[in-house]
Amino acid sequence: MTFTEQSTPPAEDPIEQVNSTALTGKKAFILGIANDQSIAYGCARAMRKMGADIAMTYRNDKTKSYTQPLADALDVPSELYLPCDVQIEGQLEAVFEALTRHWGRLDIALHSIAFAPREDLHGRVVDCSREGFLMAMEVSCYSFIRMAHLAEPLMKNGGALFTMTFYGAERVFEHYNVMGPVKAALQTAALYLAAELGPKGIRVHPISPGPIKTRAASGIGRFDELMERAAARAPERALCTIEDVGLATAFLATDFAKMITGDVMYIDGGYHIVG
Ligand code: 0WD
Repeated sequence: MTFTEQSTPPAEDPIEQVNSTALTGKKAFILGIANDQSIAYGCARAMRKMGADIAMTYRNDKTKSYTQPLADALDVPSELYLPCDVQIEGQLEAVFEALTRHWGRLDIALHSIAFAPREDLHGRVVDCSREGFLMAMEVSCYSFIRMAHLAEPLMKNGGALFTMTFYGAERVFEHYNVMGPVKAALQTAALYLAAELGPKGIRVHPISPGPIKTRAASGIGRFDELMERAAARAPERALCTIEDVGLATAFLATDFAKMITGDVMYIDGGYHIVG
């Protein structure tokens, strides 16, 4: 499969085929829907299809109108469609205040954001600036810890926390650069959160999708080559889609997965075992 083929929507939308109500009544907060290609959108759609109620955010006023149709498609109430740039003091907290007001509880929180300044992302790790490193860590890793901290008191009946990582955390991928160590920190933070929150019935899942053509991915150098290699080498000889990631993530949010926590969940056609 080539880069171009992956961006063609599947003839039959696998999320539309789902016939499960396993998430009915569950309250899910989704952070990181930038457009309809976002991994977070695949996850939100799958969860909604299984019956979950969705809250979501937009990054700023410029992006608000782009994501409004997606919020409508997910039946997000206007009170739970809120601005959230994790670098702006108080915005994530304001979202959790709204969740507390409107739902009074939370079952699922999904973190699907990452950022590193272009110059640092495109340079060697050894040349990374202090500011660039700290910013990448704050947006891509620490914000997940903050999210878990805010979610804990709302997950009164337990719950599931998700974050998106990449295999470049464990092995050197050319051009992944500073995001490698940042994702390694994120994955390890997820393990500690799983251990700390497990006694309260809160599960933590670092999800590791294979390469998918998204806006964030367009910031990684020679991403096309990475995709071609993954498609050729993965045991399943295919690239994953946001629908694949969404469906597997939605499954992990159900009670069927209640004894699974803390594991990195690879959704990559097996690429990580050969890549
Ligand atoms: O191949 C891929 N696309 C993979 C992505 C493979 C494995 C993992 N991932 C990860 C990414 O590293 C990221 O953590 O999945 C997550 C989601 O990425 P995506 O779905 O690939 O990318 P995209 O649709 O661009 O969503 C990322 C969004 C940003 O989009 P824009 O293009 O508007 O920057 O992260 C958000 C933003 O919406 N974001 C922020 N949100 C709040 N506050 C911030 C911030 N400071 N910075 C970025």
